[in-house]
Amino acid sequence: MGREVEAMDQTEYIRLEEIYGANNYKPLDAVLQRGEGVWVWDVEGNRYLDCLSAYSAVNQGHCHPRILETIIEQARKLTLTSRAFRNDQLGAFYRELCDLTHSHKVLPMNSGAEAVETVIKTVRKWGYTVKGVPEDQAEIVVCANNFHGRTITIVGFSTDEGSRRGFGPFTPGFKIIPFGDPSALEAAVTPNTVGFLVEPIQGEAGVIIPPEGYLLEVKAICERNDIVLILDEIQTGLGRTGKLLAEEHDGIEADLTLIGKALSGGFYPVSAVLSNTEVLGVLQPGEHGSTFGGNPLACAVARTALRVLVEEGMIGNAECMGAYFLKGLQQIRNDKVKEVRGRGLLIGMEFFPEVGGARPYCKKLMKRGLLCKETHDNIIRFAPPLVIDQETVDWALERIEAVLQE
Ligand code: IF1
Repeated sequence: MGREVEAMDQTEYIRLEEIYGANNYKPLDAVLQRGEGVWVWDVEGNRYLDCLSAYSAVNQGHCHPRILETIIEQARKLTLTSRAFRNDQLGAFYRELCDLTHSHKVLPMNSGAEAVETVIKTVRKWGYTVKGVPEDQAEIVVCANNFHGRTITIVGFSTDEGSRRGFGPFTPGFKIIPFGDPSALEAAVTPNTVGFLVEPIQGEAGVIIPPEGYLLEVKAICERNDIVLILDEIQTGLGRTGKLLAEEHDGIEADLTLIGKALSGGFYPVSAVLSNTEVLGVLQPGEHGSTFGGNPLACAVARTALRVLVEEGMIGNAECMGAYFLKGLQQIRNDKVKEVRGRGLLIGMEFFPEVGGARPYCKKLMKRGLLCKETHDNIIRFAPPLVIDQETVDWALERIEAVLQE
């Protein structure tokens, strides 16, 4: 059976997915088999530069050798204990993560959406027990065009019809305001507001960078009104924007920060809620948890993934290669491109609507060996692993320019 699968050609793999899989994705037809650093190879041996990095989960590059070694070594020893017992990786993971991010406490989960759900529960409970909000009246403010995940509660406060249509009824208690406008937050606040949940840069919305000083103002509003500031850094965190956390660009520290994706370097789903205040302290035994959250395999992998990010200079590389890549893209003379914007290695290229969508360009780039993904019809995101070098950025720029000139 295994051998039979190995002998298949590309169309066979695709056919199997189409026949047996749910139809909730529309991937480009590169059937990937192997990855190393910034490169991936398909089943026919074609090589591609990965410009998506699994939505920033493989910031450290594909199959990073040190993380690989850790996962194998730890898997031989112990994988899962559940939180009914302690394990020898959890405390060290907590301490290293707190030291790195200047946090006080950590709550480990698996997926990003679970981390988001965790903070929603936490700030509600904080609102009732600390702030004194009347029972069941807590409000959380979120932003239009947010992306925080796929659960019912989270899609309930999405403004993207494609994400929420057909899935109601939804969880009440959320208020939606425009992104990037501090006065909108000020206006939305009531005595029952417990939290403001926001992405430092809106990724899925198309790499939307808020006005200078936005987070700083938002932080001040939250402080004045006794509101927990929650930053979703699941995509922007862990080096992607050229800082460990994107909040550093504004010189602030959120009360709660969510990280995921690259926390494992793409080896394993690991997410975490980082707490800078006593907010996490409101959760009591039995009120929240997860079978896999904080398991020894996840902790060991995350410890190495974090160490690699820092020790191998990936964050600084993201800053400098990001600036170089952005400048290169902006210098491509072209009448199709409306704007190129970005921070670090999170870059969005927006086409004019008349161009008729970015997806055909993703397909053309794929033929030339670049894997990219469109977002919101008209935008291509360029977000390669943070280990990319200048020669490879030049290689990418040449091909992007050629496709745009076609
Ligand atoms: C998919 C998008 C990216 C996220 C932020 C929470 C989560 C995500 C800021 C949830 C996840 C992923 C999910 C993935 C596509 C991808 C994505 F295009 F959908 F929006 F990255 F841009 N907060 N984003 O970006 O994390 O539960 O998935 O671990 O296919 O849905 P998760």
